[in-house]
Amino acid sequence: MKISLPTTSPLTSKDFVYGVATSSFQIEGAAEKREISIWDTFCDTPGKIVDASNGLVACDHYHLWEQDINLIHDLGVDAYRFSICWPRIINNDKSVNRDGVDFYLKVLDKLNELGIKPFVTLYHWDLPQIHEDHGGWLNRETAYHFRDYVEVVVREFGDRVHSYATLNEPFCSAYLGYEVGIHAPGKADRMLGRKAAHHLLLAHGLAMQVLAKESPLTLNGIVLNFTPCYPLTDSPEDKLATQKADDYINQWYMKPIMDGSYPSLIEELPYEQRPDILDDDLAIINHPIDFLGINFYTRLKYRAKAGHLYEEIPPGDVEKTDIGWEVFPQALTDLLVSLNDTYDLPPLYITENGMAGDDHVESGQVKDQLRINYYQAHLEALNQAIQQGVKVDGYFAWSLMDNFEWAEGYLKRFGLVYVDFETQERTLKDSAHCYKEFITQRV
Ligand code: GCO
Repeated sequence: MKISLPTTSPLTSKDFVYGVATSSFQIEGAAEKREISIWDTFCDTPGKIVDASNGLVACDHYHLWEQDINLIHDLGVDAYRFSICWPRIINNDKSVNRDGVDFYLKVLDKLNELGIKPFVTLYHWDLPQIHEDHGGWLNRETAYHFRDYVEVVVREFGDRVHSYATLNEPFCSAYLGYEVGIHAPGKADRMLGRKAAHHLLLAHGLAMQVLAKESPLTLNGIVLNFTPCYPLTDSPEDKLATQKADDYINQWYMKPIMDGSYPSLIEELPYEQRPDILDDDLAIINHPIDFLGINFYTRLKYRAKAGHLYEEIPPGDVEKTDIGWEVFPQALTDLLVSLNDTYDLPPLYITENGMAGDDHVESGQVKDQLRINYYQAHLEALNQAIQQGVKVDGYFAWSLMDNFEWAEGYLKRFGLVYVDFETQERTLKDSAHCYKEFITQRV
């Protein structure tokens, strides 16, 4: 099966931006040429990464970048979303790492030469360990260090960049990293998640100030992940619990940016769980954005539970991907329509969407029909949202290639391109061929 949509759909127009996405720690390797990040430390902690792997080599993209960009070009995409590794730009003594800057300049120049729009993410979770040693995102100062780093990046990269996203998925950094501990830096304390989130949001706002001033012509914004919440039953109790879950995991990051306030749920949290909010913080966080990036993979169900805000229900006997996430494309339509109803939105980009598959190379081919189906169904769901009036300007497949999937190590494959991590050989999966065919047939 192919990927196809009716020619009447705006998604079949050449004006709609299609891309592929990656992030620094997940693909670059060449760890010896940068400072240590919290993910290096986390990988070195026994029991944190399922296959006990790390990011020291990853896809060796630091050395294979030219080949990889040619591959991106071969796919026929308009844009490439990737992230800058903060500890590859700023040394621990605060000097600028010229080698690191030059690496990204080569990447940017090559992308521009090939007519591929660079969508740069400034923070995709690889916080310099030196900042974590001083409290990481629990320390307000980290937000100011981030601003200083962004100033350097913008000064060095100039007009080579098409779009800057300040943060990727602050939910993951704050909640997974400081509240439940399954991501770096691995702190698991209900008292910490909201505090870390607030400093991440502050970092976003401070970076937006820099971008608006120093780089007004780029498309500047943020990338948030959303996992739409559905009640297990229609009971008022389950619906209320679901509302709270949505506020806690999704709107907590969206509402301060769009409206300058936290969800009212904050009033229900014990004082020790609330962030320390200084006078101007919410005004800084509420800085206008040129675009909002949305990462979407799955949905979750909830019900009420005495003594808790909500209870999450693991997906039952439903279609799931190799990482155990339910396939439920309708949630993408529901999400976009509901965000559009709730907020005064800037243009949207789907900055990540894709699935983990149990992929194998057989006679030079990777038959990943399930992934083709996944992309087909989600592009249809996106089309539905656009038909219902939501303005979406682009879509990025996660990911260009198989890579280091965080706590899952190299065991979960999200790529359009298969990577043999022993030989670093890349093989286009069937989904890559279909994505390419779909994109290149646009008019
Ligand atoms: C995220 C990250 C990616 C992941 C992808 C699959 O959304 O968690 O941006 O780095 O690899 O989402 O889990």
